[in-house]
Amino acid sequence: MKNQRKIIHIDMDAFYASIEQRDNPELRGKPVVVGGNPQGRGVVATCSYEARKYGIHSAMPCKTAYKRCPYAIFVRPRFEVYKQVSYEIRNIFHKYTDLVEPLSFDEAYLDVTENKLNIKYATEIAKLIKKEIYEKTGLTASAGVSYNKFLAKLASDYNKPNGLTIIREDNTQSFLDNLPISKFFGVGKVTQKVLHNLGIKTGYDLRQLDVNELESIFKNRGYLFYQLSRGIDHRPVEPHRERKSIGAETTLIENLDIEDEKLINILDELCEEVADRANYLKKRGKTVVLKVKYGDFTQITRSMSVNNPISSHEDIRTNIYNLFKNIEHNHQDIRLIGVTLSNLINEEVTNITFFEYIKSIESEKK
Ligand code: DCP
Ligand code: MG
Repeated sequence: MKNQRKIIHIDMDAFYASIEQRDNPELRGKPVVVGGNPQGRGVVATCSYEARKYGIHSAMPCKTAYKRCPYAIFVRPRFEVYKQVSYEIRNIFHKYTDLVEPLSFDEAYLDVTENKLNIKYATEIAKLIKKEIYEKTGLTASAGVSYNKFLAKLASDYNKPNGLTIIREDNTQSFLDNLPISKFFGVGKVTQKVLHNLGIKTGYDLRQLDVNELESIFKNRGYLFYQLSRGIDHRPVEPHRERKSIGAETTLIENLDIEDEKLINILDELCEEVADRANYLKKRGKTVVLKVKYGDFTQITRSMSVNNPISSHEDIRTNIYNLFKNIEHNHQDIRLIGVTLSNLINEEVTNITFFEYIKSIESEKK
Protein backbone atom coordinates (compact mmCIF):
# COMPACT_ATOMS: atom_id res chain seq x y z
CA MET A 1 0.00 0.00 0.00
CA LYS A 2 2.94 2.34 0.51
CA ASN A 3 3.81 5.00 -2.08
CA GLN A 4 0.64 4.30 -3.99
CA ARG A 5 -0.59 7.02 -6.29
CA LYS A 6 -4.18 8.26 -6.12
CA ILE A 7 -5.61 8.57 -9.61
CA ILE A 8 -9.11 9.63 -10.62
CA HIS A 9 -10.58 9.27 -14.10
CA ILE A 10 -13.64 11.39 -14.83
CA ASP A 11 -15.81 10.83 -17.90
CA MET A 12 -19.01 12.76 -18.57
CA ASP A 13 -22.10 10.67 -19.34
CA ALA A 14 -23.40 10.77 -22.93
CA PHE A 15 -21.70 14.14 -23.08
CA TYR A 16 -23.05 15.94 -26.17
CA ALA A 17 -26.46 14.27 -25.84
CA SER A 18 -26.84 15.15 -22.15
CA ILE A 19 -26.09 18.79 -22.94
CA GLU A 20 -28.75 18.77 -25.65
CA GLN A 21 -31.26 17.27 -23.20
CA ARG A 22 -30.28 19.80 -20.55
CA ASP A 23 -30.86 22.72 -22.90
CA ASN A 24 -34.06 21.43 -24.49
CA PRO A 25 -36.54 19.88 -22.02
CA GLU A 26 -38.44 18.27 -24.91
CA LEU A 27 -35.51 15.94 -25.47
CA ARG A 28 -35.36 14.66 -21.89
CA GLY A 29 -36.12 10.98 -21.37
CA LYS A 30 -36.08 10.39 -25.12
CA PRO A 31 -33.72 8.70 -27.58
CA VAL A 32 -31.52 11.54 -28.84
CA VAL A 33 -28.81 11.14 -31.48
CA VAL A 34 -26.20 13.88 -31.92
CA GLY A 35 -24.55 13.83 -35.32
CA GLY A 36 -25.50 14.15 -38.95
CA ASN A 37 -28.73 14.01 -40.85
CA PRO A 38 -30.56 10.64 -40.44
CA GLN A 39 -30.79 10.31 -44.23
CA GLY A 40 -27.27 11.58 -44.88
CA ARG A 41 -23.82 10.06 -44.93
CA GLY A 42 -22.62 11.26 -41.53
CA VAL A 43 -22.01 9.26 -38.39
CA VAL A 44 -23.34 9.38 -34.83
CA ALA A 45 -21.14 11.48 -32.52
CA THR A 46 -22.98 10.18 -29.48
CA CYS A 47 -26.49 9.39 -28.28
CA SER A 48 -28.52 9.48 -25.08
CA TYR A 49 -28.75 6.38 -22.90
CA GLU A 50 -32.38 6.04 -24.03
CA ALA A 51 -31.09 5.67 -27.63
CA ARG A 52 -28.43 3.15 -26.60
CA LYS A 53 -31.19 0.69 -25.70
CA TYR A 54 -31.85 0.40 -29.45
CA GLY A 55 -28.22 -0.51 -30.14
CA ILE A 56 -27.23 2.95 -31.35
CA HIS A 57 -23.65 4.01 -30.57
CA SER A 58 -20.89 6.50 -31.47
CA ALA A 59 -19.38 6.25 -34.97
CA MET A 60 -22.37 4.30 -36.34
CA PRO A 61 -23.74 5.66 -39.66
CA CYS A 62 -26.74 7.90 -38.96
CA LYS A 63 -28.77 5.91 -41.48
CA THR A 64 -28.27 2.74 -39.42
CA ALA A 65 -29.22 4.63 -36.26
CA TYR A 66 -32.41 5.77 -37.97
CA LYS A 67 -33.24 2.19 -38.97
CA ARG A 68 -32.69 0.99 -35.40
CA CYS A 69 -34.92 3.69 -33.95
CA PRO A 70 -36.97 5.83 -36.37
CA TYR A 71 -38.44 7.72 -33.40
CA ALA A 72 -35.04 8.96 -32.29
CA ILE A 73 -34.59 12.71 -32.37
CA PHE A 74 -31.56 13.70 -34.45
CA VAL A 75 -29.79 16.92 -33.48
CA ARG A 76 -26.75 18.69 -34.88
CA PRO A 77 -23.73 19.17 -32.62
CA ARG A 78 -23.08 22.60 -31.02
CA PHE A 79 -19.35 22.53 -30.39
CA GLU A 80 -19.23 26.01 -28.85
CA VAL A 81 -21.51 24.90 -26.03
CA TYR A 82 -19.59 21.65 -25.47
CA LYS A 83 -16.36 23.60 -25.34
CA GLN A 84 -17.79 25.90 -22.68
CA VAL A 85 -18.87 22.97 -20.50
CA SER A 86 -15.49 21.34 -21.04
CA TYR A 87 -13.87 24.50 -19.77
CA GLU A 88 -16.13 24.59 -16.70
CA ILE A 89 -15.39 21.02 -15.66
CA ARG A 90 -11.72 21.54 -16.26
CA ASN A 91 -11.77 24.51 -13.86
CA ILE A 92 -13.35 22.28 -11.22
CA PHE A 93 -10.54 19.70 -11.64
CA HIS A 94 -7.92 22.40 -11.13
CA LYS A 95 -9.35 23.30 -7.72
CA TYR A 96 -7.92 19.99 -6.54
CA THR A 97 -4.76 19.49 -8.60
CA ASP A 98 -2.85 20.82 -11.57
CA LEU A 99 -1.91 17.29 -12.56
CA VAL A 100 -4.85 17.04 -14.97
CA GLU A 101 -4.50 15.19 -18.27
CA PRO A 102 -7.47 15.79 -20.54
CA LEU A 103 -8.12 12.98 -23.02
CA SER A 104 -10.93 14.71 -24.86
CA PHE A 105 -13.63 17.28 -24.29
CA ASP A 106 -15.29 15.24 -21.57
CA GLU A 107 -12.64 13.04 -20.05
CA ALA A 108 -9.55 13.52 -17.89
CA TYR A 109 -7.14 11.83 -15.54
CA LEU A 110 -6.28 13.55 -12.28
CA ASP A 111 -3.40 12.66 -10.00
CA VAL A 112 -4.57 13.68 -6.52
CA THR A 113 -1.84 11.94 -4.50
CA GLU A 114 -0.87 15.43 -3.40
CA ASN A 115 -3.81 17.77 -3.75
CA LYS A 116 -4.44 21.44 -3.15
CA LEU A 117 -7.03 20.83 -0.41
CA ASN A 118 -5.01 18.15 1.39
CA ILE A 119 -7.90 15.72 1.24
CA LYS A 120 -6.76 12.29 2.31
CA TYR A 121 -9.10 10.07 0.31
CA ALA A 122 -9.31 10.18 -3.48
CA THR A 123 -12.85 8.84 -3.27
CA GLU A 124 -13.84 11.90 -1.27
CA ILE A 125 -12.41 14.14 -4.02
CA ALA A 126 -14.21 12.15 -6.72
CA LYS A 127 -17.51 12.64 -4.87
CA LEU A 128 -16.90 16.36 -4.48
CA ILE A 129 -16.02 16.73 -8.17
CA LYS A 130 -19.13 14.85 -9.31
CA LYS A 131 -21.28 16.98 -7.02
CA GLU A 132 -19.74 20.23 -8.21
CA ILE A 133 -20.01 19.25 -11.87
CA TYR A 134 -23.70 18.58 -11.34
CA GLU A 135 -24.28 21.84 -9.48
CA LYS A 136 -22.39 23.95 -12.03
CA THR A 137 -23.46 22.29 -15.27
CA GLY A 138 -26.56 20.22 -14.49
CA LEU A 139 -24.78 17.18 -15.95
CA THR A 140 -23.62 13.88 -14.51
CA ALA A 141 -20.17 12.34 -14.75
CA SER A 142 -18.85 8.92 -13.89
CA ALA A 143 -15.69 8.62 -11.83
CA GLY A 144 -13.16 5.87 -11.34
CA VAL A 145 -10.69 5.86 -8.48
CA SER A 146 -7.60 3.70 -8.32
CA TYR A 147 -3.81 3.72 -8.08
CA ASN A 148 -3.03 3.96 -11.82
CA LYS A 149 -4.50 5.30 -15.06
CA PHE A 150 -5.47 1.97 -16.58
CA LEU A 151 -7.48 0.90 -13.53
CA ALA A 152 -9.02 4.34 -12.93
CA LYS A 153 -10.36 4.42 -16.49
CA LEU A 154 -11.76 0.90 -16.22
CA ALA A 155 -13.40 1.94 -12.97
CA SER A 156 -15.14 5.01 -14.41
CA ASP A 157 -16.54 2.88 -17.22
CA TYR A 158 -17.76 0.16 -14.87
CA ASN A 159 -20.97 1.73 -13.63
CA LYS A 160 -22.08 4.37 -16.13
CA PRO A 161 -24.01 6.67 -16.00
CA ASN A 162 -23.47 8.64 -12.78
CA GLY A 163 -21.19 5.96 -11.34
CA LEU A 164 -18.40 5.99 -8.80
CA THR A 165 -16.24 2.89 -8.71
CA ILE A 166 -13.11 2.26 -6.65
CA ILE A 167 -10.55 -0.38 -7.53
CA ARG A 168 -8.23 -1.11 -4.63
CA GLU A 169 -5.13 -3.24 -4.73
CA ASP A 170 -6.88 -6.08 -2.95
CA ASN A 171 -9.72 -6.31 -5.46
CA THR A 172 -7.72 -5.53 -8.61
CA GLN A 173 -6.95 -9.10 -9.57
CA SER A 174 -10.50 -10.40 -9.31
CA PHE A 175 -11.74 -7.35 -11.23
CA LEU A 176 -9.23 -7.88 -14.05
CA ASP A 177 -9.64 -11.65 -14.16
CA ASN A 178 -13.34 -11.27 -14.90
CA LEU A 179 -12.85 -8.55 -17.50
CA PRO A 180 -13.35 -9.31 -21.22
CA ILE A 181 -10.05 -8.74 -23.05
CA SER A 182 -11.67 -6.11 -25.30
CA LYS A 183 -11.59 -3.79 -22.27
CA PHE A 184 -7.80 -3.97 -21.95
CA PHE A 185 -5.84 -0.92 -23.04
CA GLY A 186 -4.30 -1.58 -26.48
CA VAL A 187 -6.69 -4.39 -27.45
CA GLY A 188 -8.53 -3.36 -30.59
CA LYS A 189 -10.63 -5.49 -32.91
CA VAL A 190 -7.64 -7.19 -34.58
CA THR A 191 -5.85 -8.08 -31.34
CA GLN A 192 -9.12 -9.26 -29.88
CA LYS A 193 -9.51 -11.70 -32.75
CA VAL A 194 -5.97 -13.03 -32.34
CA LEU A 195 -6.61 -13.54 -28.62
CA HIS A 196 -9.99 -15.18 -29.19
CA ASN A 197 -8.39 -17.58 -31.67
CA LEU A 198 -6.01 -18.57 -28.89
CA GLY A 199 -8.98 -19.18 -26.61
CA ILE A 200 -8.22 -16.07 -24.54
CA LYS A 201 -11.39 -14.27 -23.59
CA THR A 202 -10.84 -12.78 -20.15
CA GLY A 203 -8.14 -11.14 -18.10
CA TYR A 204 -7.71 -14.44 -16.29
CA ASP A 205 -6.98 -16.25 -19.58
CA LEU A 206 -4.49 -13.52 -20.54
CA ARG A 207 -2.67 -13.85 -17.23
CA GLN A 208 -2.01 -17.54 -17.86
CA LEU A 209 0.42 -16.69 -20.70
CA ASP A 210 4.01 -16.03 -19.66
CA VAL A 211 5.98 -13.00 -20.86
CA ASN A 212 7.88 -14.94 -23.52
CA GLU A 213 4.72 -16.32 -25.06
CA LEU A 214 3.12 -12.89 -25.05
CA GLU A 215 6.18 -11.26 -26.59
CA SER A 216 6.43 -13.86 -29.31
CA ILE A 217 2.81 -13.17 -30.30
CA PHE A 218 2.57 -9.41 -29.72
CA LYS A 219 6.19 -8.18 -29.88
CA ASN A 220 6.51 -4.98 -27.79
CA ARG A 221 2.92 -5.04 -26.68
CA GLY A 222 3.42 -8.46 -25.10
CA TYR A 223 5.08 -7.01 -22.02
CA LEU A 224 2.36 -4.35 -21.78
CA PHE A 225 -0.35 -7.03 -21.75
CA TYR A 226 1.65 -9.00 -19.18
CA GLN A 227 1.67 -5.97 -16.90
CA LEU A 228 -1.90 -4.85 -17.51
CA SER A 229 -3.33 -8.28 -16.75
CA ARG A 230 -1.69 -7.86 -13.32
CA GLY A 231 -2.92 -4.30 -12.88
CA ILE A 232 0.52 -2.73 -13.36
CA ASP A 233 0.67 0.64 -15.13
CA HIS A 234 3.38 3.18 -14.33
CA ARG A 235 2.35 5.83 -16.89
CA PRO A 236 2.32 9.25 -15.20
CA VAL A 237 -0.58 11.68 -15.49
CA GLU A 238 0.77 14.13 -18.07
CA PRO A 239 -0.78 17.60 -17.98
CA HIS A 240 0.52 18.58 -21.42
CA ARG A 241 -0.02 15.78 -23.82
CA GLU A 242 2.17 16.10 -26.86
CA ARG A 243 0.27 15.85 -30.10
CA LYS A 244 1.51 13.15 -32.41
CA SER A 245 -0.20 14.37 -35.58
CA ILE A 246 -2.52 16.96 -37.04
CA GLY A 247 -5.14 15.63 -39.43
CA ALA A 248 -8.24 16.66 -41.33
CA GLU A 249 -10.51 14.47 -43.40
CA THR A 250 -13.86 14.63 -45.06
CA THR A 251 -16.51 12.22 -46.27
CA LEU A 252 -17.53 13.49 -49.71
CA ILE A 253 -21.12 14.51 -50.32
CA GLU A 254 -21.14 12.02 -53.21
CA ASN A 255 -18.52 9.49 -54.25
CA LEU A 256 -16.17 11.00 -56.83
CA ASP A 257 -14.13 9.54 -59.66
CA ILE A 258 -10.40 9.76 -59.02
CA GLU A 259 -10.00 12.05 -62.06
CA ASP A 260 -12.66 14.47 -60.84
CA GLU A 261 -11.24 17.97 -60.46
CA LYS A 262 -13.33 18.59 -57.38
CA LEU A 263 -11.06 16.21 -55.48
CA ILE A 264 -8.05 18.43 -56.05
CA ASN A 265 -9.91 21.40 -54.59
CA ILE A 266 -11.08 19.44 -51.58
CA LEU A 267 -7.54 18.15 -50.98
CA ASP A 268 -6.30 21.71 -51.21
CA GLU A 269 -8.78 22.82 -48.54
CA LEU A 270 -7.75 19.96 -46.26
CA CYS A 271 -4.08 20.90 -46.70
CA GLU A 272 -4.94 24.46 -45.78
CA GLU A 273 -6.80 23.37 -42.66
CA VAL A 274 -3.89 21.19 -41.53
CA ALA A 275 -1.42 24.01 -42.22
CA ASP A 276 -3.55 26.51 -40.26
CA ARG A 277 -3.71 24.23 -37.27
CA ALA A 278 -0.01 23.40 -37.44
CA ASN A 279 0.79 27.09 -37.44
CA TYR A 280 -1.64 27.73 -34.63
CA LEU A 281 -0.02 25.03 -32.52
CA LYS A 282 3.44 26.11 -33.64
CA LYS A 283 4.27 22.67 -34.99
CA ARG A 284 6.06 21.44 -38.08
CA GLY A 285 6.02 17.90 -39.40
CA LYS A 286 8.33 15.66 -41.35
CA THR A 287 5.72 13.28 -42.73
CA VAL A 288 2.57 13.87 -44.75
CA VAL A 289 -0.06 11.16 -45.00
CA LEU A 290 -2.81 10.86 -47.56
CA LYS A 291 -5.80 8.71 -46.69
CA VAL A 292 -8.29 7.52 -49.29
CA LYS A 293 -11.39 5.46 -48.64
CA TYR A 294 -13.08 3.96 -51.68
CA GLY A 295 -16.77 3.38 -52.32
CA ASP A 296 -16.48 -0.22 -51.12
CA PHE A 297 -15.00 1.11 -47.81
CA THR A 298 -11.53 -0.28 -48.48
CA GLN A 299 -8.95 2.22 -47.37
CA ILE A 300 -5.37 3.06 -48.26
CA THR A 301 -2.84 5.44 -46.75
CA ARG A 302 0.24 6.74 -48.54
CA SER A 303 2.92 8.76 -46.82
CA MET A 304 6.17 10.50 -47.60
CA SER A 305 8.77 12.12 -45.40
CA VAL A 306 10.93 15.16 -45.96
CA ASN A 307 14.25 16.09 -44.38
CA ASN A 308 13.25 19.58 -43.31
CA PRO A 309 10.00 19.74 -41.34
CA ILE A 310 7.19 21.62 -43.07
CA SER A 311 4.02 23.42 -42.01
CA SER A 312 3.04 25.78 -44.84
CA HIS A 313 -0.04 25.22 -46.95
CA GLU A 314 2.08 25.12 -50.14
CA ASP A 315 4.57 22.58 -48.82
CA ILE A 316 1.89 20.26 -47.52
CA ARG A 317 -0.07 20.59 -50.76
CA THR A 318 2.93 19.81 -52.99
CA ASN A 319 3.62 16.59 -51.13
CA ILE A 320 -0.01 15.54 -50.90
CA TYR A 321 -0.56 16.15 -54.63
CA ASN A 322 2.47 13.98 -55.38
CA LEU A 323 1.04 11.18 -53.27
CA PHE A 324 -2.38 11.58 -54.82
CA LYS A 325 -0.97 11.47 -58.39
CA ASN A 326 0.53 8.09 -57.67
CA ILE A 327 -2.32 6.23 -56.05
CA GLU A 328 -3.65 3.31 -58.01
CA HIS A 329 -6.86 3.52 -60.04
CA ASN A 330 -8.72 0.50 -58.79
CA HIS A 331 -11.95 1.30 -60.66
CA GLN A 332 -13.58 2.48 -57.46
CA ASP A 333 -14.91 5.93 -56.81
CA ILE A 334 -13.61 7.75 -53.77
CA ARG A 335 -15.75 8.19 -50.67
CA LEU A 336 -13.43 9.92 -48.19
CA ILE A 337 -10.11 11.70 -48.30
CA GLY A 338 -7.85 12.87 -45.52
CA VAL A 339 -4.57 14.69 -44.98
CA THR A 340 -2.33 14.31 -41.92
CA LEU A 341 0.93 15.91 -40.89
CA SER A 342 2.89 13.73 -38.47
CA ASN A 343 6.36 13.27 -37.00
CA LEU A 344 5.83 16.65 -35.39
CA ILE A 345 8.40 18.93 -33.83
CA ASN A 346 7.83 22.15 -31.91
CA GLU A 347 8.55 25.28 -33.89
CA GLU A 348 9.54 26.78 -30.60
CA VAL A 349 9.21 25.40 -27.13
CA THR A 350 5.69 26.19 -25.97
CA ASN A 351 3.27 24.62 -23.59
CA ILE A 352 0.05 23.95 -25.40
CA THR A 353 -2.71 25.70 -23.51
CA PHE A 354 -6.04 24.19 -22.77
CA PHE A 355 -7.78 26.38 -25.34
CA GLU A 356 -5.38 25.32 -28.06
CA TYR A 357 -5.87 21.74 -27.04
CA ILE A 358 -9.66 21.98 -27.16
CA LYS A 359 -9.54 23.82 -30.46
CA SER A 360 -7.42 21.13 -32.02
CA ILE A 361 -9.66 18.34 -30.77
CA GLU A 362 -12.67 20.21 -31.99
CA SER A 363 -11.37 20.50 -35.52
CA GLU A 364 -10.32 16.86 -35.45
CA LYS A 365 -13.89 15.83 -34.75
CA LYS A 366 -15.50 18.02 -37.41
N1 DCP B 1 -17.50 11.68 -29.74
C1 DCP B 1 -17.52 11.83 -31.13
N2 DCP B 1 -17.23 10.77 -31.95
C2 DCP B 1 -16.93 9.55 -31.41
C3 DCP B 1 -16.90 9.38 -30.01
C4 DCP B 1 -17.19 10.48 -29.20
O1 DCP B 1 -17.79 12.93 -31.63
N3 DCP B 1 -16.67 8.52 -32.21
C5 DCP B 1 -17.85 12.84 -28.90
C6 DCP B 1 -19.30 12.79 -28.50
C7 DCP B 1 -19.30 12.38 -27.06
C8 DCP B 1 -17.96 12.89 -26.55
O2 DCP B 1 -17.09 12.85 -27.70
O3 DCP B 1 -20.39 12.93 -26.34
C9 DCP B 1 -17.40 12.04 -25.43
O4 DCP B 1 -17.16 10.70 -25.87
P1 DCP B 1 -17.40 9.46 -24.92
O5 DCP B 1 -16.75 8.29 -25.58
O6 DCP B 1 -17.01 9.78 -23.52
O7 DCP B 1 -18.97 9.21 -25.01
P2 DCP B 1 -20.16 9.88 -24.23
O8 DCP B 1 -19.68 10.87 -23.20
O9 DCP B 1 -21.12 10.45 -25.22
O10 DCP B 1 -20.87 8.64 -23.54
P3 DCP B 1 -20.39 7.81 -22.25
O11 DCP B 1 -21.46 8.02 -21.24
O12 DCP B 1 -20.31 6.39 -22.71
O13 DCP B 1 -19.06 8.37 -21.82
MG1 MG C 1 -18.17 10.40 -21.86
